[in-house]
Amino acid sequence: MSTALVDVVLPCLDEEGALPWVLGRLPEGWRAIVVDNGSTDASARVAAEHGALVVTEARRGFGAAAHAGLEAATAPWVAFCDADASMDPADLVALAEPVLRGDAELVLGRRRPTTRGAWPLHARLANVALAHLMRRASGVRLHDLGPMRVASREGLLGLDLRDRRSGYPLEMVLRASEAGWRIRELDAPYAPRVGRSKVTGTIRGTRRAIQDMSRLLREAGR
Ligand SMILES: Nc1nc2c(ncn2[C@@H]2O[C@H](COP(=O)(O)OP(=O)(O)OP(=O)(O)O)[C@@H](O)[C@H]2O)c(=O)[nH]1
Ligand SMILES: [Mg+2]
Repeated sequence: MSTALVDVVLPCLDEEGALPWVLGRLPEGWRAIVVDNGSTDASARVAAEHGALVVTEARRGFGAAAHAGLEAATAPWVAFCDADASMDPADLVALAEPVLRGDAELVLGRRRPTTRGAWPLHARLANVALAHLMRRASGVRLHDLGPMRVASREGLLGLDLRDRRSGYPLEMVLRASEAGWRIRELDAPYAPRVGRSKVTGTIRGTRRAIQDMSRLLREAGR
């Protein structure tokens, strides 16, 4: 049984090159849960060697991995972060603060690119459009649907999230807003990833993300 204050869920698909740095940046006393589904590289071994709890999820999909990590968590607070070294887990400390203090139930990191190459234009445009639709659907004043977030474990489980693909991060915000959660957004630096892109760096991944999120927004509008 872990005694960590915060469990950090890191969905991981072929990130062996990024994991050593990412796991080395974890705040003191926090635990990494790397959720691997179908990596063909040495991600699982590298993650275990760097002290992470490795969870294997059979179902493909970003949401399936994120949710398996949440279900494996035991700490009172859970954070989410990508495993591609585009974001620094050390920055989660600032995001966790309002949640741990009791001033918010959900805090998200608003991605702030550190270089021009960090965020491809088509991904940034899609994100602006989605954030706008999300604001309209939920009334939550957010500018980004990035990977970094912090909330309580029990609260997140209580949201009963169903999406297991790219809509998971959006569904979390919509359900949290319906539940009356105080949702805040804080800046978080966003750097070019290490390794090959899987979602927004590819047209196919972006299309799927837009499909999944549009469906959730249509449902929210009803
Ligand atoms: N377990 C699991 N992890 C995934 C899956 N798809 C993506 N990931 C991981 O989720 C995180 C986000 O995926 P990325 O490929 O970085 O997607 P992105 O941030 O939208 O786009 P890029 O950084 O441009 O590639 C990374 O840590 C990936 O390894 C999946 O199907 N299963
Ligand atoms: Mg990424």
